[in-house]
Amino acid sequence: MKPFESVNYLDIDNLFSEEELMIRNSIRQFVTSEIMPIIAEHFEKGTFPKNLIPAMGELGMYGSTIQGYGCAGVSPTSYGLIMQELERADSGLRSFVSVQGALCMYPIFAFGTEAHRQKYLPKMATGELIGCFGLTEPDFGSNPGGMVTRAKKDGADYILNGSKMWITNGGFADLAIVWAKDDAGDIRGFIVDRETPGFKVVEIKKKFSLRASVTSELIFEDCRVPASQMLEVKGLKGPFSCLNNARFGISWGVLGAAMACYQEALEYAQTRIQFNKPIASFQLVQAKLANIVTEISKAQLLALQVGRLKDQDKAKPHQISMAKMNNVAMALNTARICRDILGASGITYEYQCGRHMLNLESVNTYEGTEDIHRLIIGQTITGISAFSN
Ligand code: TGC
Ligand code: FAD
Repeated sequence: MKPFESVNYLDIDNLFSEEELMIRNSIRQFVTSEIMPIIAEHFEKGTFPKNLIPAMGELGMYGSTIQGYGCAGVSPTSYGLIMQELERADSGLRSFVSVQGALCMYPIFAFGTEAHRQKYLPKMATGELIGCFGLTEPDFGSNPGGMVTRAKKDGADYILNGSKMWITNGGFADLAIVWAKDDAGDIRGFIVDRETPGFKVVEIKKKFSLRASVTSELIFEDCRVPASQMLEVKGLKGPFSCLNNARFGISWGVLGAAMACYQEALEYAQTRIQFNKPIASFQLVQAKLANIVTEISKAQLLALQVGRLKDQDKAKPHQISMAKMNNVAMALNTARICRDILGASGITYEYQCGRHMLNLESVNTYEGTEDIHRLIIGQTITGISAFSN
């Protein structure tokens, strides 16, 4: 297999600054030397490569758009490129970094006190402390506003009761950002330290997707959290503001997964002989590859435009929804077609397409399913919410 090269069919590299390309290339090198050799085995065993956590911190991957507190302070587009390179290896690695930065460090930075920022952010930037984000519940996924987890005020504390489902990093996180309804029924966010009595974690096993990522249920039984651990934000806009950043990162990340599949399928098609010819010489195979490179190129432009808007702090949530919806669906479709081009070889761990394909099924579901994003776009263009009664 040749060294990884991102798709540059429309000369998109010309649209990046030197600094952006430098960041992209340094992450690419790390992914090639440290992640690619081990990732298939982790996926097969169902383990997360924890040994990589400090090195990824040294490269500034955690909370990379935050200024100060030991974070890299790079632009959203640079962050997007970091996600692209990571997900080229595996969606589980990108998930880990998304959750740590966009879903845990960002709310502490945006809605925490200065004391919270000082206590948590520098150690999260190095990976000494790991976070997870609890919004989804067993009975409330696409509709988190219906959550039943409660935070009952009791003197100087809140008492949490309820559970959160499908939580990335849950199994080994040192802290959780937990969203719960207070006595007034308002959604509030809490930073809950792992050792808090009444906080239990159960790992979800037997997954066929995101196997190199730890997914867990968080259970809160009379879990007493000091009121000082509550974030300064009220309502769904708290968790949704975090999701805007994570969904943006996903729209870039999946480009990497799609590019990895495309490169693998192209090389395979050029060397696999059937009917005395490379399969790349058959028109139907060429059509598949031509469609894939076209779809990846369109998705790159979409991610880049939303990135440039975000660089200017102008990206709107429904624009991010369009990028997440389109690019994940594109990557999933690409992975499926590439897996087909590889024939039987495509179902083994020797090749990446099958692993990416399985991972992308989760990515299509989490952070808002493809149809939820379609309906968010529908609401902005029709003025009618499909969600309200
Ligand atoms: P709705 O009435 O539309 O809004 C309620 C309040 O929230 C505000 N808001 C936003 N604020 C900031 N950014 C956004 N994107 C926002 N979207 C909505 C809105 O303005 C309103 O504010 P206010 O002040 O008026 O109260 O809410 P709804 O209950 O009708 O829900 C709409 C819907 C379905 C679009 C939403 O619930 C949704 O997006 N559902 C999908 C759920 C989801 O994405 N869950 C993700 C869980 S975390 C995860 O998956 C992590 S995976 C990590 C990994 O491993 O990488
Ligand atoms: P449901 O909401 O039950 O949806 C099922 C189906 O119904 C979907 O096809 C959906 O599109 C459709 N549907 C629902 N409502 C509508 C509607 N109004 N109109 C049309 N169709 C609709 N959550 C966290 O909080 N933190 C995490 O770290 C986290 N990590 C995750 C990691 C993995 C590997 C996975 C798979 C999930 C993770 N999630 C996490 C949960 C994820 O966000 C939810 O799975 C997602 O929001 C969908 O919720 P659900 O699975 O309950 O599906």
